[in-house]
Amino acid sequence: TSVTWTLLLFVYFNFSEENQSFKNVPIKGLEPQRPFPKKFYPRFTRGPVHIPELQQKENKIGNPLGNHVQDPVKGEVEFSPEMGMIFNEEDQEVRDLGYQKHAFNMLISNRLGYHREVPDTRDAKCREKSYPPDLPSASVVICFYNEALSALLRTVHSVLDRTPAHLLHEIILVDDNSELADLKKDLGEYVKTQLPKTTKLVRNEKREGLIRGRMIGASHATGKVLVFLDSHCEVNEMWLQPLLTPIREDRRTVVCPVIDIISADTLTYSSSPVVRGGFNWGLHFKWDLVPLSELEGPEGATAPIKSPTMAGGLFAMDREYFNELGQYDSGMDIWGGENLEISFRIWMCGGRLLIIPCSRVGHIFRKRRPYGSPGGQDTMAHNSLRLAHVWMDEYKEQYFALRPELRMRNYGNITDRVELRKRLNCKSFKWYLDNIYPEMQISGPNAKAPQPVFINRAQKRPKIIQRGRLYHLQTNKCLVAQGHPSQKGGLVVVRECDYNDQNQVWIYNEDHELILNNLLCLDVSETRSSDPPRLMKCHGSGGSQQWTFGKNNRLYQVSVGQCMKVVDPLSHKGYVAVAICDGSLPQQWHFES
Ligand code: UD2
Ligand code: MN
Repeated sequence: TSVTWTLLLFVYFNFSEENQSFKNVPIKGLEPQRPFPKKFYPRFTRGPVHIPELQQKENKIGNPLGNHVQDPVKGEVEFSPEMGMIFNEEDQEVRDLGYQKHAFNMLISNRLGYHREVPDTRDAKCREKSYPPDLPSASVVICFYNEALSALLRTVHSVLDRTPAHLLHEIILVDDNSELADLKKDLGEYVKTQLPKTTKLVRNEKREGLIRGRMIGASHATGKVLVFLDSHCEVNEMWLQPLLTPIREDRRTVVCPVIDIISADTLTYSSSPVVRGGFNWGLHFKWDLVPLSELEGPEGATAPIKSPTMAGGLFAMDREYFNELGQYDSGMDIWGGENLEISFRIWMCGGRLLIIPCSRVGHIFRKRRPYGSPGGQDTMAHNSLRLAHVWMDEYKEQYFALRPELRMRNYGNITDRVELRKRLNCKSFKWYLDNIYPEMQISGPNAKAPQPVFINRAQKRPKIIQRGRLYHLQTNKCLVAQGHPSQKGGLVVVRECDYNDQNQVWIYNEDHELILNNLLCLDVSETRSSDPPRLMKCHGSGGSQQWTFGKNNRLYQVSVGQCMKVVDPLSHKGYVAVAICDGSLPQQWHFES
């Protein structure tokens, strides 16, 4: 551990102009008891709590915390706020291009390198568990398209570093016809010269999408068990043994790790609550709290949990069973829907799907998908239509009620999949709903008796660390809203301080947010980091709304890696912007209670 960190710090210090400290920098005028409260995320032991159908962001798998399920208890977050500091134009370019091409902070990803320690987020009881010595060996399949090389190689190395050699049969990388030069050239070289022979690289002649891509990867595999991972993951301590154990006991068990969260803006690794997979009638995946009945049992926090669906990216399955069960629907393109399809198929055709709390794998959850499909089609709708027609019987009407425009849409030929369903003698969708996902609300044509109403848990509010004014030393002025502080998208400027004016009062909280007059958060644009800071609704997911106070009185923006300054201190306009941190007077601020 210490060696890795020493190396990392050494590398970092060598390209930084000043000696950066990764420690959390205490705020001027107030030293919190601990540098910054660590965030703690629990396993949910309370329930049953039902989260009302949230507005699912179309075509996006959110992280298991969402903005709605937050609760403090355990886990640990390493937070190095200034890891993304920009020192020159090249850094700026890496960062900005990274956000455009990958929708995460590639500058930080590159600086982290290919190996890093991650906090062990497992429940303490997991560490006492032992696993059979004769577990089946695994073929890890990682399909990628235009992935950031550092993220991809960190995925690969995390597997190599944290998997016992005898359990790792091979790693199969499937390049889905990426266009990026380093993936075409450097990766091939790296695999050949730097990785064990058991890591293979397969290249698709044309873009297939992740569904056929995984099928191609699986067809090259020879291990007993297939393990699928996204190309921007980091596996945690002892991640594989707990996945292989239930498969060894029953080959028709498909298992998922708990997906920990790697922040797209800071690459911080943090613990996820143990939640399970559900879906809504728009056929979007969602996370649900685990009903109490599932959590009670002698094994408590370490026991596998039945899950109605999987998120899609990270799971393990007996290879022969994957083939018997019909792999995936090869008529599905690029992205989306395959996760519900395979989940329904597993349950309806005699298998089961479990989440294994003692296995943890981190995944970079992004705010948007940085790529489209080659023809620009909405592949999620196409894929969902196919799964609805094959698997959902009369309940496909629930989908059409929400998406009437899709009723007449062509979805290609599904004969093979319908035959598969017959051949495997699969149960009805009604059986699945009644037995596997009874929490699902059904209205309209297939309505059931009304369900009890559950109460949604109040959202946790981050603790306030300090309340006061943001004072600019050089101009003697305070940071305020240019217009009204409740106006979303409004700019901020420095003006004469007025110590009686509530509109000049900021809150600084444990999430590193700066909230003006208890209304809106100070925010920067993710992709256009040169835009001036503005006031936006607090989104609670850090990054563009994360600020720290550091050396030289700086006010540092975590996701753009730059410091807040007054643009032209002599003008009375008082405009502010973010710029490369240089410790100069225009960049000096005090938070004053
Ligand atoms: C989630 C899943 C993802 C998949 C998807 C639904 C997790 C953590 N992730 O979306 O695995 O099930 O839901 O389809 O559960 N890729 C290709 N070719 C393409 C497009 C993508 O190889 O044409 C790769 C991509 O590089 C990545 C993987 O497929 O490694 C998943 O794509 P994503 O990360 O954009 O999907 P994500 O995590 O939003
Ligand atoms: Mn992903």
